[in-house]
Amino acid sequence: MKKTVTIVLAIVLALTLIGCTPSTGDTGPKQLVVGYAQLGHESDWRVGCSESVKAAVAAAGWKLEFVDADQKQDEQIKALRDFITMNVDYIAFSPVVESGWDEVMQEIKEAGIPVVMLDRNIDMANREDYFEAWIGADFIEEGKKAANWLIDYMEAEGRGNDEINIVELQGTVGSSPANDRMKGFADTLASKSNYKIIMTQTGNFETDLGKTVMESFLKSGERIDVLFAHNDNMALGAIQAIEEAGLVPGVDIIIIGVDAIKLAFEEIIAGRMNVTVECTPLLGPKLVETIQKLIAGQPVPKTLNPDEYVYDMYFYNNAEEELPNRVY
Ligand code: GZL
Repeated sequence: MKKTVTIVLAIVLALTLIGCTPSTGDTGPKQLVVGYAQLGHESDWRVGCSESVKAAVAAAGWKLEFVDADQKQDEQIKALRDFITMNVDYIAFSPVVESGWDEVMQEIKEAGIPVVMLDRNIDMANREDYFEAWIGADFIEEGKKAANWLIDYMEAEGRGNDEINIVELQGTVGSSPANDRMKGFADTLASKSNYKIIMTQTGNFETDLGKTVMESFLKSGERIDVLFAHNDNMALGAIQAIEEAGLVPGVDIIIIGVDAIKLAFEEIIAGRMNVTVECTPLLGPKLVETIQKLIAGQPVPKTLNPDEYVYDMYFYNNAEEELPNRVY
């Protein structure tokens, strides 16, 4: 009998040493793993989004596999395939551009890993069959808000019938926020023949590139009355270029941004920028809430647009009081 016990103990010890925990020695519930294929770190908004997801997943007690693809689509595709290999429990995904994901989304679907789209969206046939939910802003609406603010502002300033020359700093070419903000803005102004978008070019959502492109706009010799920047970081770069050209930003050129980052509030309060249309990056809690519902077998909406506002020191006059509450 004693010999048998010795042999069993030896087997258990051997199995433990090679990592095969005996069924009687469970190590407790497996920690849920979320793979997040983040597109990059190009703006204050993006950094805020990454920090929000990291904090929310940690607070939920889950493990986050985080990849920053530095705005390279092939790096994002590699990250998504790595998540399949790792067999993560859920995938969160902010696609750098709308197209080129069909193959890898099919692979994820075949692997049976649920996907939650964050921030940006993909453009593919029957896309909603490939993810559980998309949590992000209505970018077309953001473009409309920017255009309607401009129309109201020009009316209020007695310039509603003037020839209004607009330049536009686009976000990343092919991304859903750039495509849709451009559409919402242009469609809203389409009925206003005196509003003309005279130059439009990408600044890739980056401050430095926004400055460089604005410098080229200013050197064109065209009169510029308004800048519409698809994000605040490019507006900040443009403000530098406008000042270096000897013009007064916010006065000589009306400056409209999107995102509502802290630095934009400071520029608006200083009078160097006129308005920012909010697009919140604080998507982490909604991601966790959505995954928790999926775990519980509860229904989740296919689309979840966060509440978003507009901040200025003109109509809403809310930028100064809101600044202390800004976290990104
Ligand atoms: C919008 C997001 C955009 C921000 C930019 O949801 O994808 O990308 O507006 C960011 O600041 O770079």
